[in-house]
Parts: sequence; structure tokens; C-alpha cells
Amino acid sequence: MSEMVFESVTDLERVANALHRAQKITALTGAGVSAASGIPTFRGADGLWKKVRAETLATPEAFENDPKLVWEWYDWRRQMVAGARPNAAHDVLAQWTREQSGFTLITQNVDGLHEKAGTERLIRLHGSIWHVRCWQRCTAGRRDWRDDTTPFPTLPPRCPHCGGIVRPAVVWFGESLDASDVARATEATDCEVFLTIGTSAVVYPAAGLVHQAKRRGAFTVEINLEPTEASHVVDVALHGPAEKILTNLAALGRSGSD
Ligand code: BJW
Repeated sequence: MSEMVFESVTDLERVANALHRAQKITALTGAGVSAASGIPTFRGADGLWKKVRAETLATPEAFENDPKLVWEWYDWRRQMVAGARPNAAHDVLAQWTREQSGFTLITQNVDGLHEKAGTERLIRLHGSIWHVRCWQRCTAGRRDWRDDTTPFPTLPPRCPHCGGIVRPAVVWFGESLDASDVARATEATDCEVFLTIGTSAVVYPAAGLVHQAKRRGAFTVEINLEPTEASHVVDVALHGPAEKILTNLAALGRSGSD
């Protein structure tokens, strides 16, 4: 049951103390973590899908019907992300992964900003906007490869091996996530503290991780601008910008360990 639904010094201190004591910590991030870097979220007020239904663009069926239209959306997003820099939320999380071998970061984000911030041992559940693979699954092009071209000279871009269309190597609705990534993420729910940060917690299986962590006895924390589907599950909900709350938690951690 949710004990707190507002941010206060006491909430922050409880979370900071829990983080300070824990050996095994797992964080799950979503689009809200990149908002301060200028990347729109999916479902917020200025969300990427405010005017377009998800099913219109983020499904294999949409790509099959109109690959150029879907690629125009991804090409626009790639150009936006290419100019973006990690913000304080990415930086604090990256530092925690570098300083603590028991800290695992799982992300639903495809923008690459956690990697840019220097995150170690990142588990990417929904792929990467910077990776592509052959839609026809030709022998040489069936495995993902990195392609930083932006903007593409023609859309849809072509497979260098067979000349067919390539697709973004992201996970669309109705597609399976990589089984080994899901296994690693599930294993990471066996932790002392689980943080769900900047995600609306509606897309599964990612949204199920906080429930699993709670069942396994973790102290669970939500960091989000507003209440979400996860708010009633977590032990503490801190509502505010992730970049500010994580910075405050890092500062409390430093003063607590002096
Ligand atoms: C801030 C902030 C700031 C803003 N600070 N916070 C079980 C139950 C029901 C349905 C299913 C289920 N299992 C599977 C399904 C079906 C489906 C699903 O979940 N549907 C639900 C929507 C109902 N899942 C799938 O299809 C998955 N596949 C799968 O499970 O395969 C097996 C299977 C298939 C079918 C049936 C059953 C089993 C695949 C899901 C793939 C999701 N892909 C996308 C697109 C990726 C590529 C791309 O980027 O284009 O991933 S969808 C989109 O949503 C993207 C995101 O990663 C994902 C999550 O969004 P996120 O990150 O939470 O963003 P928002 O915008 O929703 O929220 C942002 C939050 O930030 C908000 O809360 C703000 O308040 C907050 N915020 N600024 C803090 N500064």
C-alpha cells in the first residue's frame, strides 16, 4: 500500500537512507527521465502520441502497411535525440551504476541517453533507436546493427546486404522482448530497493517489474511528476521532476556517508 503520495524532506530522507544501506538496488526508467533533455514523453501533455494512436505507428502491422510513414516518425525522433544531452537524472543514475556493482539500471527508453551518460550494465528492454535490422530478415541483415545516419537520405532506408527495407531495432506492441533481457530484469527484481522512475507504468512486461520486486520484499519507490499506475503499489511515491529528486537523493547520500 502507498504510504506517501507527496514529496517531503522525510520521504526523501527515508529513500536516501534505504539507498545508503542497500547492497542490491534496481531502477527502472521510462521516457520521463529524458524529458529534461528535451525528448517528449509518449503519453504526457506534449506526448509523442498525443495526436496519433500508438497502434498507428509502433506496431509491425503499421510498418508493414506504410514503412515510409513509420520511418518518418523515427527519423524525426533520431534527429531530435542526436542533438540531446543526458540530464542530471541520467548522470546520477550512471554514477550509481559505476560506484555500486549491486546497482542495476533497466530502461524502456530507446534514445541512448543512459549510455551517453556512462551507465554500466544497462538492460535495454525496448531496443535502441540507433540500431536497425533487415525487415526481410536476410541472412546477413537479420541481426541488429548500429546506424547513426541522420537524417537518412531516403526513407525507408535500405539493407546494405539485400537491398530490402530495414526497420528500427525497437520493440513494438505485440512483439516479444529479448528473452535474456527479460530474464536479467526479472532477476534484478530480487533486490532491497526498487525505483520506478519517469514511467507511466502501463506497458507490460516492464510495468510488472515493480510488482515482482514488491512481492520479493523490496522497498519500492516511485519518482514521477504525477501519480501513475504504480503509485498504489510502492512504499514511497516522490512526486516531482526526476532530475531534481535524484540530485537531492545523491546529495543526501553524500552527506549521509560523511
Ligand atoms: C516525468 C518527467 C520528469 C514526465 N520527471 N517524471 C499484460 C497486460 C496487459 C497488456 C499486456 C500485457 N503483456 C503484454 C501486453 C501487451 C502490450 C502492453 O503492455 N499493452 C498495454 C499498453 C496495455 N505489451 C507488449 O505488446 C509488449 N510485448 C509483449 O509483451 O510481448 C508478448 C505479448 C504480446 C501481446 C500480448 C501479450 C504478450 C511490447 C511492448 C513494447 C512497447 N514499445 C514502446 C515503443 C518502443 C519503440 C519506440 O520508442 O518507438 O515502448 S511503446 C512506448 O511505451 C515505448 C516506451 O518504452 C513505453 C513505456 O512508456 P513510458 O516510458 O512509461 O512513457 P510515458 O510517456 O507513458 O510516461 C512518461 C512518464 O514520465 C509519465 O508518467 C510522466 O508523468 C513522467 N514524467 N516528465 C519525472 N521530468
